[in-house]
Amino acid sequence: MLQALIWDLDGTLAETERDGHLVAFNEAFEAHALPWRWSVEDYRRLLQITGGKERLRHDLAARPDAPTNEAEREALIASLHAEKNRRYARIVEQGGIGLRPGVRRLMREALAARLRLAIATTTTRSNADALLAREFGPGWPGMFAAVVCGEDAPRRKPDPQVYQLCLEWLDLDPEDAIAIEDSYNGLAAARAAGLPVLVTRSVFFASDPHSGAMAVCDHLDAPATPSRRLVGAQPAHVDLARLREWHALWWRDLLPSGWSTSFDDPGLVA
Ligand code: XBP
Ligand code: MG
Repeated sequence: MLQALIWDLDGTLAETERDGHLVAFNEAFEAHALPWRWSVEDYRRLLQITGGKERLRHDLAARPDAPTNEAEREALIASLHAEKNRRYARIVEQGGIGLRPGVRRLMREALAARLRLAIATTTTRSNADALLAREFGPGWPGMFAAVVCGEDAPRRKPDPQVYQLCLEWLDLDPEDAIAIEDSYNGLAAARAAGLPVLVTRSVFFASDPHSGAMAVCDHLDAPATPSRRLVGAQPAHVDLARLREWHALWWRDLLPSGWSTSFDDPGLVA
C-alpha cells in the first residue's frame, strides 16, 4: 500500500541548482576575492559530484592556484561552502527560486489522502529549511513526516543511505513509498534502497539516463511516460491516482513475474 511520497529537493522541488546554488557559489568566490567562476556548463559537469563541499573539493583539486597545503585547502572549502549557503538562503528568502510545476498540487493531494510526505536530500539542512519555510510558511515542519539532509546521511547519492535512513525514520518498507527524483544519481540511490522512482527531469539532468525508473516526466504538470513494463496510457500530468496505479502494478505484476528491477535493467527503460 502506498503510504508516503519521498521527495528529493534540489532539482525536484525547485530548480535550486541553476537559480540558487550556482549563483551563490560564484558570489562566494567573489566574496573571497578569488578569480574563479563556474559557468552553467562547468556546473552541469560538476553536478556529477553530489554534495556542495565534495563539488568544491573536486574542482579545487584541478586548480593550480588553489592552496596546496591540505589543511589550508579544507579550511577554504569550509569557508566557501558556508558563504555559499548564506547567500543561497538569501536568494531563497527573496523568492528567487519557487517550486516547480505541479509540486504543490501533488503534495496537497497526497496530504488530503492521508499519505505522508518526506524529503531525502544531500543538501545541507539550513538550505532545506530555507526553501521549505519560504514555500510552505512557518507551519512547514508539520507537512513532512521526515526531512533527511546531507548531515544525516554523509554517504552521498548514488549511495542509498539517505533513502534507507528516510524509510527508517518513517518506519516504512520500500514497498510503502515512491521516490521522486530528477538526477540519475538520485534515481540510482532510491532504486538501490528498493524504491520505485518517478523521474521529473530538471534543467541540468534533462539528458540523464532514466533506466529503471517507474515513470518519467519533464515536470509534474506535463505528460508522463511509464516504464514500458507498466502497461498503461500516458497521463496528461502526474496525479495521485496515477501514482497509486503505477505503484500497484510495480509490485503486483512486475516483481512476482521474476523481472529484475535493478536500475540498470534495460527492460525497465521508460
Ligand atoms: C543535491 C546536491 C547538493 C546541492 C548543494 O543533490 O548535490 O550538494 O547541489 O547543496 P540531490 P550543499 O538533489 O541529488 O540531493 O552545498 O548543501 O551540499
Ligand atoms: Mg536532485
